[in-house]
Amino acid sequence: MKILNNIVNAETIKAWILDQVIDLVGIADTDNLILAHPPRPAAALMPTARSVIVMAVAHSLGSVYAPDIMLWTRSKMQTSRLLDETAEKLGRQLERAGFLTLPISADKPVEIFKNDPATGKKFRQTRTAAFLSFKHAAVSCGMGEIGRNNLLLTPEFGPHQRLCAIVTEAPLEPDPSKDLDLCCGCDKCVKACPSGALKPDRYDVDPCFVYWSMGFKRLPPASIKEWPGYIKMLRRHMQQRDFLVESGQAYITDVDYCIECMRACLIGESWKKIRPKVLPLQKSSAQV
Ligand code: B12
Repeated sequence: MKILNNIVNAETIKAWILDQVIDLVGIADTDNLILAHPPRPAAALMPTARSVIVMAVAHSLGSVYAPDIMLWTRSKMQTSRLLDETAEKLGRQLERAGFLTLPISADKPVEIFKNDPATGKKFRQTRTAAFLSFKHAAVSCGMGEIGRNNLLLTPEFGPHQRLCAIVTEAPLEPDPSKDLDLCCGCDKCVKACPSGALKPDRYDVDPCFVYWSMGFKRLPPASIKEWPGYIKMLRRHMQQRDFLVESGQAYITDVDYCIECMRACLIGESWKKIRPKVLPLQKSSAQV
């Protein structure tokens, strides 16, 4: 099935992507890609790359307001499937048209760092990074900005979109980055963050990682005196949670113990008509 009829340009590609019920699309020039830390330039993935195509699918607001986070997780995985399938189809067509192309999944993989590559010293909490930061690629092509919640905010959906990207040799007309001024600085995200990772002036990844991935509000102990509190927390979780059954479910649905930084944010024009007046509590097994 020819989708591009060998007409490889930004306009044709965007039209086809939006036709696949993808909500947002933007194109960044690999030379002007905004890099994060640790820096992950597209050229490291493909030295001959010229463009990064960024795609976004809105989450269902119904799942964001759902009574249990697992309903959002399942919906999240469907948005990832839609993105990954579209990226795969387009990637194959671009290669048939003569351009080496690498679709990058909306989910994993990530590189895992037990030790700090800069110092070799062991991190207190293992850190992870993608091969390409979708948030920064999206900012590079004017799709949105990174808000106080450290998430990509778009005018249409606020933080509620799943992202993915395609790295390609195809020389496509890039979209310029934009100064959007979307984040209102209301601090709702900071106040809602259950792990204390979000602070008025910064985002700390470690407390977010342990709460998002295991539902724990304590980092691994860094000193003897922290062990009693850590063990007390583990015991409380073990009394109320069946980790084996939970991990079994996580293998099927993926894991999320928290999206409070997303749920608290009121940015997003598309939600104005359907956003419920009250944000109900959202249960997760982490709440013990
Ligand atoms: C790894 C990862 C995580 C990790 C680490 C997050 C992080 N910021 O580094 C954890 C598990 C904590 C996480 C949490 C969440 N994530 Co996440 N995550 C990713 C992933 C796969 C890679 C991100 C990455 O490369 N981070 C590194 C840089 C870019 O992060 P940074 O915030 O700018 O800077 C941090 C790092 O530099 C880190 N750091 C500092 N020193 C060092 C040293 C080393 C060696 C490393 C590795 C890191 C590190 O600390 C900085 C923050 O203080 C992306 C997908 C992608 N390919 O981009 C999704 C992604 C960013 N996540 C997403 C989401 C939705 C979430 C959560 C809401 C959880 C959930 N339920 O899904 C929370 C939100 C946390 C927040 N408010 O930022 C979405 C965001 C969509 C949007 N609207 O922006 C993405 C884009 C996935 C997607 N396909 O849509 N995530």
